Amino acid sequence: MNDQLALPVGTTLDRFIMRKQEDFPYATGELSQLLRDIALATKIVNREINRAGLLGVTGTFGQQNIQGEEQQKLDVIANIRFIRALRNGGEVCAIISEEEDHIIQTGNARGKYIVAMDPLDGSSNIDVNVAIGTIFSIYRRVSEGGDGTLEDCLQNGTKQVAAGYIIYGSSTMLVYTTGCGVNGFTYEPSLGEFFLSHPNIRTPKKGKLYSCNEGNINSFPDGIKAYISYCKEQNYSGRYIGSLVADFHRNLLKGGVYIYPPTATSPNGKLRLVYECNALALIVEQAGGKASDGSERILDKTPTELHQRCPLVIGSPDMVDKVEEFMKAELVAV
Ligand code: P6P
Repeated sequence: MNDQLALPVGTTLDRFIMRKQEDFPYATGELSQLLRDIALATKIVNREINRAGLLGVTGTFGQQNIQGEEQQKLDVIANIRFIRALRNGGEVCAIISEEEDHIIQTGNARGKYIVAMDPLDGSSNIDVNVAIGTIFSIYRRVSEGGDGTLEDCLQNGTKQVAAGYIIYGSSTMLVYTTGCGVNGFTYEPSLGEFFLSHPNIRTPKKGKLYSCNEGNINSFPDGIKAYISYCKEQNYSGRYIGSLVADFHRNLLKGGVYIYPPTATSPNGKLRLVYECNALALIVEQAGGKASDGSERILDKTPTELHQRCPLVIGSPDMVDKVEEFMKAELVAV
């Protein structure tokens, strides 16, 4: 990576994308344009979220998504906005979305990229004004042209060319990586611009925060139960917002670990490999952290279904290692 191109805080996202494209001599600008398309959709969704209470678009939409989860009105709005921006941008041939049963074909037959996204994660928190987020992964298609294929969409996480999330919180931030570190941009709505606010994010090797829903502890694997007891012995703090992007973002910056293990209601974990775990795993590894399912590296898992779930342990590397240590000890004890 060309360090003298280290751009100052306050650089706009547009300028950052353009200057970083220069790091890739053969770049032809499509990925840069795709990142701009995502940023555009983010600005629109951000406005909808901020006005939701006034526009009466909080609450449920009256339908369920493929996961059997009540679709919130803003889930549907965000899904439509991102799909429209990606379709109109022309760079994406197909989209996988948490809100859609099947692969969405954009009609961009020559589009080189696939986007996998959770357009609005944690949306049940909207009505109580808790931070929510968008998660996305970008892959280069493996098929030659035309509609995106299942093979295009079920690629191993190491094939991601970019990944990011947006957190709609006290401020709206876009955090992403193209494989050369992680950078965070804060949105200034009065100017309609994202500005570089968190250059080259590195996550602490360890922290004192652990995030999990302890209401499920009775059905956690013994190794996870043992790790949570260890956290209490170490006087760590439990911090669980119930919004993955918000919990992940705090732990990324301050150090900590987020755990969604197998439970009685979600025997394979609750979170989705293709459009939640893979993106956050790439980001955390690029920031010096780790992500596993409790034993296997998330990015080494090859998806077999669009909406498959997997357990997630993600955050500071020493803490993820510790969880895996307790999980291994459980296997030995059995
Ligand atoms: P639980 C939101 O529905 C979500 O997908 C994540 O954002 C969040 O971390 C998790 O589920 C919360 O799940 O079972 O603890 O309510």
